[in-house]
Amino acid sequence: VPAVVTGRDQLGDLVEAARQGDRAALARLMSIVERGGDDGATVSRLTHPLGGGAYTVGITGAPGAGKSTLTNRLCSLMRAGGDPVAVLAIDPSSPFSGGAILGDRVRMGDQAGDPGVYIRSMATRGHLGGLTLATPAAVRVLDAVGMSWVVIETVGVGQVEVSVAGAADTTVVVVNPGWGDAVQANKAGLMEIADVFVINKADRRGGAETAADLESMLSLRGEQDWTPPIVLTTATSGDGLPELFAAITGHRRWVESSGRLAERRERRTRDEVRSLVSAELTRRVADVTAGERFDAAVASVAAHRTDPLSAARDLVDGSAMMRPDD
Ligand SMILES: Nc1nc2c(ncn2[C@@H]2O[C@H](COP(=O)(O)OP(=O)(O)OP(=O)(O)O)[C@@H](O)[C@H]2O)c(=O)[nH]1
Ligand SMILES: [Mg+2]
Repeated sequence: VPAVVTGRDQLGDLVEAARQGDRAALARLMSIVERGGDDGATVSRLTHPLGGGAYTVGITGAPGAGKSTLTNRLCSLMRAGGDPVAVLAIDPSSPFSGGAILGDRVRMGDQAGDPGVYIRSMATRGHLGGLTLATPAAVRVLDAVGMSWVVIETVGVGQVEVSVAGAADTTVVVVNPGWGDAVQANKAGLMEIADVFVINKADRRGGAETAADLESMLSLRGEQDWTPPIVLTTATSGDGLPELFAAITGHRRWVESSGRLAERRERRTRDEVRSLVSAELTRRVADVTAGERFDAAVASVAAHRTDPLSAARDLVDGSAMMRPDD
């Protein structure tokens, strides 16, 4: 069991080792950002200036849609260009069972021996701010160590998961053939975030109908400057995978050349900083509303020596917590 790492110097050494290709160091950094806290903050501070080169692809859809099998195949295609690839499988439901993690390892077995592929399952239940803050921190680490592609797999079930999946440079929404699957995707908010649609399990009946459903739903959106292509795949056999990869790189070329990539990243940065401001203020509120100073203020209000608003303002103004660190 590795010793607990604290302190900027040791974390700096860890970042340096991970950048030299030390996978154990990378795994430790990922655990640190997963936990959050002060060490997580330090890792983000150290890794953010080193990043900017990674392109992120979100893969989302219903449980069991074939996201991991597709991701495994996509990895091979991304690797063919020689670039290092990371996969971040976000597991919101079962962080401690190990079931999903083991399942993903087995399904991603093709990549097991490739040093250019790094696969990580991340459980984010314990993280303050949850998925929304832990995912960008993890991507920042993978970016800083030189990953060219970062594939983020999330189950598109709740609002948070959908927003995390939609925070990628290219978002792929996976549905399966069958009556109503496209309608379900629409209900879950997946239509809005899709840059590319995949109908996986095209070896089953109903793929063409599902494609028609998707097309008619897309036509209801009105004029848009990007129309998500719809690709049919059979992830288990690899059918349609080159077409899917071409659709992803096609979208990538479009966002890069149209200026949309810069816009998207700016919007994401705005959202992340806003979430952090909110988390920071929540933390400071908790600090100000506990302890002796707070108890004394409450006593003073209770005794009618001070009114509540004046007491609150005194607490805020007099609190070191409300002033930036110097
Ligand atoms: N018939 C068929 N089965 C598939 C296909 N793709 C995946 N599967 C199977 O579907 C099951 C689920 O595949 P996964 O890749 O684990 O799906 P997932 O979306 O990652 O699942 P979760 O991460 O648990 O939500 C596995 O048994 C796969 O072998 C396909 O194209 N055709
Ligand atoms: Mg999976």
